[in-house]
Amino acid sequence: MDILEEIRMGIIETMPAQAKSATEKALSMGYEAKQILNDALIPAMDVVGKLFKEGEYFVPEVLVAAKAMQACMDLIEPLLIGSGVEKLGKAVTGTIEGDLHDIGKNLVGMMLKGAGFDVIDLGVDVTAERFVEAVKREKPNFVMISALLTSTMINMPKVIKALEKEGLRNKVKVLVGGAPVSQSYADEIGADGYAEDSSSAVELVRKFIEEGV
Ligand code: B12
Repeated sequence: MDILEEIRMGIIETMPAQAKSATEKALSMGYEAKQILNDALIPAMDVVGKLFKEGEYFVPEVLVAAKAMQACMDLIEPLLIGSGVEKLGKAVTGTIEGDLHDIGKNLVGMMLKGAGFDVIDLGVDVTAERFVEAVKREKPNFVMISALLTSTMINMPKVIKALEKEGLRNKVKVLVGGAPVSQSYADEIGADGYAEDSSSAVELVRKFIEEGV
């Protein structure tokens, strides 16, 4: 079996140890971290998502698959990030209140670090108050909010309102993302931007930096 297929199978068939050792093997064979991410990890998680949707998988399987994906991401993260990259800016990341999905948010953070940004990760289930505290404390250029549930994305505007209330709204760009989020939703809630995946998220923050944010 092709080594990338072995990684995919390790995630899809919920075998973190197999996924991890196949990732180690792929790296030692000279596969690039980005290729492992784009051709094995992300497509595997898509399959897991489909199986969940079809009722083939339940939360426990998805959780183990997510663990397998995270174990592989931990291995490739240092390679994606590199070293000695000049800092371009700072981003605060977090998954919105009520939401525990963190794979997408972690990927966005990882790619941002790789592109030379300082990333302060607030974790999951982050309330508007905690985002505001972090903006006061860290003075970031960007607040990057992730939501994976239609029932939690509605908490995103709370962050924007709380920043407005504290007089901080014009100090940061608020970017939103996650599977149920769209450009039109971002516009509707008054966010500054939306990106559908981690590479577009990096392009977007770069564009803002070039424009002098
Ligand atoms: C893994 C997973 C879980 C895991 C999460 C583990 C973890 N550590 O994250 C567990 C098992 C815990 C879980 C639980 C639940 N889940 Co779930 N889960 C998923 C699954 C299969 C994959 C999500 C994922 O990681 N995708 C891979 C990443 C890489 O993609 P991503 O998150 O979209 O991120 C990319 C982009 O969106 C973007 N992005 C993400 N964030 C941001 C932020 C910014 C600022 C920007 C610019 C871009 C950006 O860049 C990322 C990288 O390219 C999805 C199905 C799916 N296809 O999405 C369901 C899904 C999201 N879950 C769902 C549900 C219903 C649940 C539960 C309610 C199930 C239950 N009955 O308990 C709970 C909710 C728990 C909670 N309170 O959060 C539904 C949501 C339906 C809806 N419309 O609301 C989905 C869509 C499955 C489905 N089809 O029914 N889940």
